[in-house]
Amino acid sequence: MMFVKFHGIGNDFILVDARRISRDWPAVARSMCNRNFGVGADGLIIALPSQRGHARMRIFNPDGSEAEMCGNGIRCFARFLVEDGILHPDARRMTVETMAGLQELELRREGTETLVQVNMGPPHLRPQDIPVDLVPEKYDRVVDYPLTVDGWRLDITCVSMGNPHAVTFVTEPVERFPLLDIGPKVEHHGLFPRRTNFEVVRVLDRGHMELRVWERGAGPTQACGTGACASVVAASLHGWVDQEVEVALPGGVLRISWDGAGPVYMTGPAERVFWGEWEMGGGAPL
Ligand code: ZDR
Repeated sequence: MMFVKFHGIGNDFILVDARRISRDWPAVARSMCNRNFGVGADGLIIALPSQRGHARMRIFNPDGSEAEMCGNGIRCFARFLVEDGILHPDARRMTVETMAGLQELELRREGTETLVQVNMGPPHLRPQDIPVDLVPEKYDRVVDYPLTVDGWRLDITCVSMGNPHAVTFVTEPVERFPLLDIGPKVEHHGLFPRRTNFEVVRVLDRGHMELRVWERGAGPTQACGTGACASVVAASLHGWVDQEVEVALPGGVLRISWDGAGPVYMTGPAERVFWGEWEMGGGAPL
């Protein structure tokens, strides 16, 4: 099975044209994403035909779970569609169907770089839409909800960008936060019926923030596109940022724009790394 490896600021993905093949994708994701026994990636993304858009994207985490949406992955998906013969090589605008709805993308040349802008749609803030297990009658939004994990009190703000995110704000550099201890406990906390991605964010000024992420089903990664969007929305709900924000993640920078009501726009790079052929049945014992 042919695959192409991409990354979006270090958040890396294996992409497969699955229009004519069918596999046990959760199992394939577990073996291919393994960094010792497989190719190694933060997710497996497959391209399928779509009735509503140019293509349909499905994304599987390294643990085999399926995510509704993937911000860095969808930028890689756009380049995969035009560079690997699924769309016309001159295509610059496209619509991609995901579990989180239809997303509009545009490929742009800026200097020597190809950037992808994605209309990520509006954020979802009601607890039942994220989902967060809080009674909707009492909470119309989850802002600074006190969560205790391991004796740590975290104030979390929850946002869905199609997939669930819990954001906590810190005043110290984010690298000091014990993400490897706390991340998995937040991901699996009983408050989140579909688990959650977890972002630790420091707002630097009204146009800049730094962020580290613990991803649902993947653990600590270099970057998270939906997480950057969710974090800008969360900071905006607090009134701490303007409409345009540069988000610095361990793997690079994303530009996020939100006017406080409409869709969130994300702009960033997507880079092709290599292609290969996966021998089915290879990789780790499942
Ligand atoms: C965070 C993510 N890499 C992105 O760039 O948006 C998405 C991957 C999916 C995530 N692990 C989830 O929601 O389960």
